[in-house]
Amino acid sequence: MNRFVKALAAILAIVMISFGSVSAANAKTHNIDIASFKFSVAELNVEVGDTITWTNKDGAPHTATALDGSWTTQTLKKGESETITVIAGMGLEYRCNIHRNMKAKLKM
Ligand SMILES: [Cu+2]
Repeated sequence: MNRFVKALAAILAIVMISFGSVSAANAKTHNIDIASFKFSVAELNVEVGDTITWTNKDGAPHTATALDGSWTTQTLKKGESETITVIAGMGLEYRCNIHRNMKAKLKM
């Protein structure tokens, strides 16, 4: 019986590892331009493990900053980019910390 339980645990571990690698392989890369004082994607569907890259195309500096303060990019000057990995529980609504009327959302 003990041997059976161990075999079952081993099979379960293998199944969990393969599911893990499947979800990692499905992770997506999203790109959002910041141009004319707008985020190019107002609402972006994301999943845990995805990455989001913001690129500033404006002369003015911008950030992407969670309303709840859970994450932020650095201040991005023209041509600069920053990438953030989507994690569980991160704030979904964000704005530019310099121009606070510039808002966008992530959806999980
Ligand atoms: Cu801004």
